Amino acid sequence: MRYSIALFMALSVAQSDAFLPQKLPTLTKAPATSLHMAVPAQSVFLTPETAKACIDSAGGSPVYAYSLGKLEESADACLAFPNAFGLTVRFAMKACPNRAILQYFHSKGIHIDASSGYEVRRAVTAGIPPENISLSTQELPADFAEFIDMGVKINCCSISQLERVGQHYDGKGQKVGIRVNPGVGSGGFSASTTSFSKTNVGGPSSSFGIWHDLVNDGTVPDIVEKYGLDVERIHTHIGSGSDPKIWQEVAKKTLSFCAIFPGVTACNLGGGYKVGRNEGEPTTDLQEIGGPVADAFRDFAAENGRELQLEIEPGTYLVAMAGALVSTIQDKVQTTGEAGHTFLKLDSGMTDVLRPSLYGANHPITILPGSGDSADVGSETENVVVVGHCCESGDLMTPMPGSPEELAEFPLRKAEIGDILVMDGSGAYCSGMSTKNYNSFPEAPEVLVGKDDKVHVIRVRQQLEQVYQNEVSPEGMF
Ligand SMILES: *Cc1c(COP(=O)(O)O)cnc(C)c1O
Ligand SMILES: CC(=O)N[C@H]1CO[C@H](CO)[C@@H](O)[C@@H]1O
Repeated sequence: MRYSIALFMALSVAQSDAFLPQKLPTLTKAPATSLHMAVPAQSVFLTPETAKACIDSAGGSPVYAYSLGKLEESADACLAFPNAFGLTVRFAMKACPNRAILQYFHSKGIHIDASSGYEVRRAVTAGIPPENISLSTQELPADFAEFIDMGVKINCCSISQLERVGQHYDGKGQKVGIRVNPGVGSGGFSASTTSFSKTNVGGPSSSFGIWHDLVNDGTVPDIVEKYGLDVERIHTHIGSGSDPKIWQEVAKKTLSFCAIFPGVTACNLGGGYKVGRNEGEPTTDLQEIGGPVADAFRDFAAENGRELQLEIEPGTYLVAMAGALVSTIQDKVQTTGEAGHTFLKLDSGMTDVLRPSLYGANHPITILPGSGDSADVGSETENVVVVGHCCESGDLMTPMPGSPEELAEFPLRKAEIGDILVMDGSGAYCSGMSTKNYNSFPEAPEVLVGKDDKVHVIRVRQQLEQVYQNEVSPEGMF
C-alpha cells in the first residue's frame, strides 16, 4: 500500500531544502511557514524550543498550543471584512471555546455565536456580555426566555423554535432572528450544494435552519404575525469550508429573505470561510469574497430603503491555524513485507484531534527533536504512518488524502521515541471536539504562546478523578 509514496517523494525530492520533506508534502501555505521555509523543522508557529516550552509549562504532553500573534492576525482580517453599513464579527465559539480565547476576541470587539444553551452560559461565565452573544442552535434550550431577557439574540432555527418563542412572547413585539436554510449548502470535502457531507449545513440534505420555501410561501411570516414578533435578523450558514462562489450566491439570496421582513436590521451570513491547512488548499480571501457582497447590501439599500448591518460568524478562519497539538512520540513499531509500514505512536490521538478520523482530514505534521534544541534537527527523513494512542485502528493521524478509510505514509523527519510531533491547523474543532476520555485518557491542557514566545497555561490537564467523578455505584444491586 505504498502507491502514494512515489508522489510524496517526488514532491520532496523536488525541494532542494533538506528540511522540507519533514513536513507533509501538502505543506501549509500559511504566511509564517513561508517566511520560515529556510528554518529547519519549524512548524507554523513553533520552534523546537517553543514546542518544548509548551510541554514543560503544561507539565507534559500532549498539549494544545495557541499563538496570540496568529489569533490577532486572523481577528484583524475578519474585522476588516468589506461591508457597506457596518459589521459585527461573531466568533463561532464551538470552534475553540476556551475562556481565554473568548476573552481575547471580546477584547478585540468580536462578538460570540453560540450553538447551544450551554455555550451561552459558558460565554457569559467567561465575562462576555449577553448582548454580545447570539444563539443559533439545533436544540432550543428550555430556558431560552431567560437568555432572551438577558439580552442574548436568538435566531429561530426551525418552525417549532419560532412557535415556542412566539408563544412565550405572544403580542409583546419581541425581536427575533430567523435562520434560513437557503436551499443550497457547501462544506468540507464536498463541492456539491445539495448532497450530504459532515460539514455541509445547507440544502435539502441538511436539517439546519428553516427551509427557504417556508419563508417564501408565507408560512414563517404568518407565524411571525400571529405572535406579533419583530424579525430583526436573518441568518444563513451553509457549511464549514464552503466554496467561496457558493457562499457569495447564498449571501445575495439571504438578502431576498431580509426584504420579506420590514424590521430586519442585520443580515448574518454565517461562517464557513475555508482555511488551507495544507499546501495546495486555498484560504478564502475575505476581501475578495466580501467586496461584491458589500455591493449587494448597497443595492438592497437602494431598493428597500434599509441599510443593513452585516454579521459574519467565522469559527475556523479565526482559530484553525492559530492552534497546534503538541505531542510526544511514545513508540515506534514496524511491520514488514510488501504491505509493511513504520508507525509512530503519539501520546495523543482522536482523544485530542478527531478531524482525521471524523472527516479524513490531514493536518500538517512537523517532527521536532525531543531535546527542544534546533541544533538537533538533523536532515534524515523516513516514510511513516502516524497513529494515536487509542485502542482503535481508526485512531489514525495520516489517512490517505481523498480515501480516509486507508492509511498513508508521509516523509517526515526521522523520529526517535521521545521526539516532539506538532500537528498544525489544530486550533478549530480539536480541543472542543474530540473523543475525550476514551480509554480514560484525560483531557489535554491548553497553553497560549504570547508574542514574546512566553507560554501561559490557559487550561490545566484533567485529573483521572475528574474523568469518573460523576459515576455512582448502585448500592445493594450486586
Ligand atoms: C459552526 C458555525 C459557524 C462557524 O463555521 P466555520 O466553518 O467554523 O467558520 C458559524 N455559524 C454557525 C451558525 C455555525 O454553526
Ligand atoms: C453590553 C456590552 O458590553 N455590549 C458590547 C458589545 O460589543 C460592542 C463591541 O465590542 C461593545 O461596544 C458593546 O459595549
